[in-house]
Amino acid sequence: MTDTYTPPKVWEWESESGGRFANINRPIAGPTHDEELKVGKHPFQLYSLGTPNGVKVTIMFEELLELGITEAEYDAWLVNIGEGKQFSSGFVDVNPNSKIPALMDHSTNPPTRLFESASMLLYLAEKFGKFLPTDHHKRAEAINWLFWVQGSAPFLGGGFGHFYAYAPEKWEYPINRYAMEVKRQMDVLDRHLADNEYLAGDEYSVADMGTFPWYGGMARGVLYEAGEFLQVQDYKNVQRWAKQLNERPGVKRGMMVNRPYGEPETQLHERHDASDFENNTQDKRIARGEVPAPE
Ligand SMILES: N[C@@H](CCC(=O)N[C@@H](CS)C(=O)NCC(=O)O)C(=O)O
Repeated sequence: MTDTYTPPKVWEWESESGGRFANINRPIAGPTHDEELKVGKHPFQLYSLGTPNGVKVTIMFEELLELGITEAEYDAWLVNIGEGKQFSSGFVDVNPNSKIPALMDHSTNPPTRLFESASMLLYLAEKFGKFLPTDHHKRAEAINWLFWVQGSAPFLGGGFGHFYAYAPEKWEYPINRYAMEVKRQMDVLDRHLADNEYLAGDEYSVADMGTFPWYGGMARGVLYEAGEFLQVQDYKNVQRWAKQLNERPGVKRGMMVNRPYGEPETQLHERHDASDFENNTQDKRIARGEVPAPE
């Protein structure tokens, strides 16, 4: 690959394009293999991974459970996208777009399939009458910001994150282009959060849950190790908002679910019961032999 490239008349799939995730990228949809999804005991079955898109939904479930809504109990199954599990026949039946998260609601007859994280947030908010303001203007504002994050985050993840952290080489043009856009987006949020406690105003909503994993992660410097590069400490209002959300027990738990990386105490590979979090302490993991005892 070179810096200058003249596109041929017809694009062709060059399967060895390089970069992290190159092995799972392909130009066709549909399943690659037959494999059914597992179904646990709870009304909701989530098939996901603890990426920013995945944890939007586990935060929502944990926030609903935090309110005592037991009908929101869920099983969260780990989908390893690096191994191509999003292309199984069972997964594609739930999400024809082959991306985590995918969700089934078995409390309806027939069960309801959900794909797209924001669709799940809205579905759950409407089903349980929580985290979506009922006031006309606040509700519109919550939906504005939820759509904003769905439209904006691909520039952060697929644009900036890809070229800054995952591409086979560092190219100045795309890194500049997306660094500029991500800083502009951070400033959009920063100006709005100067006059608003939460994205929809004074009510915590699905808009915050959808936005926090991406832009809160960026503000906390945990995404792509790009905190210094993008000088994220300058976005003071985003910093305040991210800190505030990060303190919420539902957010803390949601961020752990389906997370197979990071510090051991931040990981909960699958979640099938509320007690799974308690059993995740370092002491108990050492006792089960999952991690070595300190010297
Ligand atoms: N717009 C989608 C994006 C989902 C998405 O991009 N998921 C990524 C992980 S964060 C994925 O599953 N990638 C696997 C692949 O592209 O094959 C949503 O919000 O649900």
